[in-house]
Amino acid sequence: MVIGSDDVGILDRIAEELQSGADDQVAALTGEALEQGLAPRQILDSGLIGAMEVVGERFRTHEIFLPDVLMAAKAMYAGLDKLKPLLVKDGIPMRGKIVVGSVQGDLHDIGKNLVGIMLRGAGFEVIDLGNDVAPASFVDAATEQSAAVIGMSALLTTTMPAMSQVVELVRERGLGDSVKTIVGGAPVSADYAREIGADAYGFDAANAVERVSALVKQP
Ligand code: B1M
Repeated sequence: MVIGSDDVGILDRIAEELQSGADDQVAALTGEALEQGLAPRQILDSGLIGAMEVVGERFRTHEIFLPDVLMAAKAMYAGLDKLKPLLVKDGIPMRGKIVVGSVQGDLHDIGKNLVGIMLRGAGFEVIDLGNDVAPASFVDAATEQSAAVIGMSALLTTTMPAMSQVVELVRERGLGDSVKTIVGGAPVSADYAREIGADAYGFDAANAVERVSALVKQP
């Protein structure tokens, strides 16, 4: 595909290149879209995230396979790298600390990283524990770092129960008043968050920022 073609809108072209795992093209087109004056959030939501949803659906229906999904994820990161500086604003006073991670057994980290970027952009100090994080590691880190919030991400139905273990551990250690919990990820819902006793649910990265802001304001 020739970059610069006017036949298709730039967001469609980003989506198309992401789906075929062309990381260099995604990076170049994301830069081009920014130069054209498109808002970073529009490029993120309609270009990158929209394309990842298509990738997920095509994987589910066995049209594509795991290596294709990995390449698409690499291309997603290439685009995100261009947007990251614009999603994170410098010089904002810190509003509180949050520990984030993908739960035990879960290697998906794109959504969790996006949540981290948006939280940093909103002035929170984010301690990112990475992926496949054991329940005790979330709680230990929150205690050691005096974090006000633990943020957990899960993309697999099989790893969601690990969220419940973290919430339970916070309760067992008597930290419920000082450490709040927020959960999110494609299979997670507000009902599930309520069911396991988490303090909040974020449906996307921007919503996670709203929820965390509300949690740290709570007396
Ligand atoms: Co995986 N995978 N994957 N995968 N993968 C899914 C999740 C799946 C739905 C695909 C499908 O079948 N349609 C399916 C899960 C089915 C299920 O459990 N119901 C699946 C599967 C089955 C698997 C494997 C088991 C495949 C295999 O090995 N046979 C395997 C598991 C590995 C493991 O974790 N142990 C696997 C592996 C992988 C890759 C490594 C290849 C790669 C991940 C690369 C990476 O993350 N570095 C991958 C990918 C890329 C996906 C899909 C295609 C895309 C996920 C993504 O990054 N989306 C995904 C299909 C899909 O979700 N449509 C799929 C973009 C991202 C921005 O969205 O993460 O949802 P998301 O985050 C959103 C919100 O959910 C929310 O905000 C974000 C921004 O809006 N959010 C939060 C997320 N965390 C939050 C936390 C919050 C608040 C909001 O508060 C703290």
